[in-house]
Amino acid sequence: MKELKRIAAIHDISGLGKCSLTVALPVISASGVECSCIPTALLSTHTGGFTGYTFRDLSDELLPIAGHWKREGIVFDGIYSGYLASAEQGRMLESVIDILADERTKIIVDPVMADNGEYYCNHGREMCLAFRRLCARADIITPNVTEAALLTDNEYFEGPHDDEYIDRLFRGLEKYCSGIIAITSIRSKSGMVGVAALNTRTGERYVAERPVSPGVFYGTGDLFASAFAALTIRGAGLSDAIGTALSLVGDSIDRTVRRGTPRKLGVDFEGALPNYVNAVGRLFNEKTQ
Ligand code: PXL
Repeated sequence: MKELKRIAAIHDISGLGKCSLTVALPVISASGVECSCIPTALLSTHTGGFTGYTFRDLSDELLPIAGHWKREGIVFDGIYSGYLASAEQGRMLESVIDILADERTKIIVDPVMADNGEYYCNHGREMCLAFRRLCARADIITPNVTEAALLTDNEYFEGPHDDEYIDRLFRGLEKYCSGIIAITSIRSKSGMVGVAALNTRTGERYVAERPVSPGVFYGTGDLFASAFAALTIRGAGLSDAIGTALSLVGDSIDRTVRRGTPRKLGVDFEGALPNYVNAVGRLFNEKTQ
């Protein structure tokens, strides 16, 4: 059997609310990729839809954990970062990449800082500048439209996003990232939502959309980026990786709506995982992982 690919996932743990590491771990594992974790912060819940959440910055742990893994001689196929405790932590993450990455390691940066036109609590311009630096190290970035607009100094609007606007975001992001850019929450037609992607090295483009469900779904960006990162690390092409990751997000949203799960608790991806695992198996032509 072939060696498992291995990703280091560098995100917070929000204990409740199904985002960041509580999504990245199961989804990366279900994608048939080993997931090692460096938690950036420990929170009782995510910061959207809850008040009074606890927050502990784990910056002091980042470099010691990376140093230990390095001494153990562990090699990573991917380093995939998401929510950071602070802009300063962005600098530490650059050092973590220096320590852990070798020439085969793909860097995936999800510049988690904003959605629906607004920065998340505790995040602002400093975080945006930190993510510009990190995107310059990345082979793959997965901003949502709000984050893409902030990173490129473009205005945000809900949509519909025409080709000219999407091109403007791509052109702006290309200044920071010379790899794959996948912009999520794109609404190119009314009633639809999806992902527009560009491989800046080959010029390949791909757009996938699904019918929009009204309202906010926490953690769906993490769900998409985790699946997309893992499938790409395994060697899936752009359209397969996006299509398969977007189906997982769509199924999870549909289940959440059907069950009436309170939105702040995140999306019900659990029941969508069996189909996702089968789709991954078909993609890589495998009976077992
Ligand atoms: O899903 C992104 C995310 C990750 N981590 C924390 C968050 C959010 C979005 O609100 O608050 C702590």
